[in-house]
Amino acid sequence: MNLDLFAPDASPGGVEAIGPQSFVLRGLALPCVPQLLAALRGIEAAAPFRHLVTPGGFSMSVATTNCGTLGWTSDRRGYRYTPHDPDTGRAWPALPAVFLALAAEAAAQAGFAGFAPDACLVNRYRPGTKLSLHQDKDEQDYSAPIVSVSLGLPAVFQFGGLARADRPARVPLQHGDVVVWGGVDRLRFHGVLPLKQGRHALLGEERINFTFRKAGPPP
Ligand code: MD6
Ligand code: FE
Repeated sequence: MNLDLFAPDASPGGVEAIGPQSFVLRGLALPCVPQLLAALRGIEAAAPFRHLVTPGGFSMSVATTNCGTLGWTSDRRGYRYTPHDPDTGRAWPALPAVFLALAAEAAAQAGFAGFAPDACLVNRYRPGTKLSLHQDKDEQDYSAPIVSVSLGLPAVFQFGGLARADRPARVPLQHGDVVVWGGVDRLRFHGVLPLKQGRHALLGEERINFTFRKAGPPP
């Protein structure tokens, strides 16, 4: 029996609250997938994916690049946002219009009108890749939400509380789903469980995640 048939909440267009100011917007990105993937090809041509090294000296299993005026990077000296790609010395590629429009629409649907991200972290997962539980704390302005767009292989998003010890909820994410968290939920711990083997019709053995932030100073 396929129990997924009885998961009406996960239908496209559905909105699920996972916190007081946190929502999963099912399938919101589906109409713009072709434009998102076309823009991604341009971004990775200018700023190739790389495996960042954590301050602790470990190479991250997820491969990362960025677009926007600021990009999130990590090395032995710490986590930070930079205006230039440390691998190429060039400015990060600009945020494509379709990215800005999708991020603003998702934020607005979650109650955060006027979201204008300046940073988009792009993560590429392959089967086995995970992202450990963490808080997004490297941004200057916590009043803006985080908007996270999932494409390709499904994943299980962990959404915890404000303390590391709070047991995280497991939120299954599919191609096209968008998660928004902000306000009182802005600093909640979150992560991604190891990706399961699989093949996606458009992206093969990959999951792509776009995470939009307002990283620089408030306006
Ligand atoms: C994701 N990424 O890849 C979510 N946060 O689905 C993150 O939550 C994240 O990759 C802070 C720094 C790097 C990240
Ligand atoms: Fe994060």
